[in-house]
Amino acid sequence: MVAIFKSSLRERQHQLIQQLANSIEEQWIRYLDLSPYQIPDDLGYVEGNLEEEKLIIENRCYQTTQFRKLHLELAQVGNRLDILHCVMFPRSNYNLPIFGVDLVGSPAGIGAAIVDLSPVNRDRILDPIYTKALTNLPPIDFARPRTLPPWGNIFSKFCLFIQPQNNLEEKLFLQRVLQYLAIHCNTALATRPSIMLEAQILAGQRYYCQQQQQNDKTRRVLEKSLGKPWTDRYVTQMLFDCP
Ligand code: BLA
Repeated sequence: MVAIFKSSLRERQHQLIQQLANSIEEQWIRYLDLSPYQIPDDLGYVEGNLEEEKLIIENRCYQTTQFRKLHLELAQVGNRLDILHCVMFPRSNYNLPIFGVDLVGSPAGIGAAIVDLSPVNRDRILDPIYTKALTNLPPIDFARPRTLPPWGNIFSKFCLFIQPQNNLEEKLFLQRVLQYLAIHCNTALATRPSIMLEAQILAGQRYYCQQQQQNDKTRRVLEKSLGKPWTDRYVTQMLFDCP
């Protein structure tokens, strides 16, 4: 059991980001047995303002029997951008997909909302347990779906990438993320470890990280406030590190 501390940044962020951050942590606590995770010393709370605008990053990480790292990151750039980033990295002896969420909001609203359960096995196809559960969710028609960039070949066919158009769509997105998360936690709890597939799983997770590291939009935001060397280190050691 770990203590969950109140976050000061969270209360200043876009409402959907606050709600999603709170709900993700609630589900983690409800389903999983969380232990502390040692964040590299200077990467837990980060501030940077190389180019005028101030960047603040708050990281929370946990680990469990099934997951090497549960990572929830909240970030704010000046009063221009609010970001939620969440990734659940399974341990290499658990044949589980990677749950990932990214929300990017501005005063004008949420511009990008993405959630996926991304397969990392050799064929990069989700296990039938997931396919069945995800297919059974009631379909939702979002008005503005967005197109994935080329590095997004890591995502499953259930990847949801949209720009929510109103409060209702924001609420529906939030619900969908929590449904994906519940399916994932339940499946993870019912999964046994297996060392047979470890090499494959590690290779799959490495590929996932390599592809995510190619997201120039994330790098650009970080580089402006933190500089390039620091950003390289942050992206490869905090956001998408791989054992
Ligand atoms: C897009 N990510 C973005 C964008 C920004 C960030 C500014 C562009 C928004 C837009 O096109 O409207 C920025 N995201 C960040 C920053 C952090 C972050 C600075 O997480 C962290 C400090 N990204 C992820 C995860 C996924 C992801 C886990 O971190 C998916 C599971 C996806 N973000 C993702 C995708 C895009 C994006 C697919 C769109 C990229 C594009 O259109 O080229």
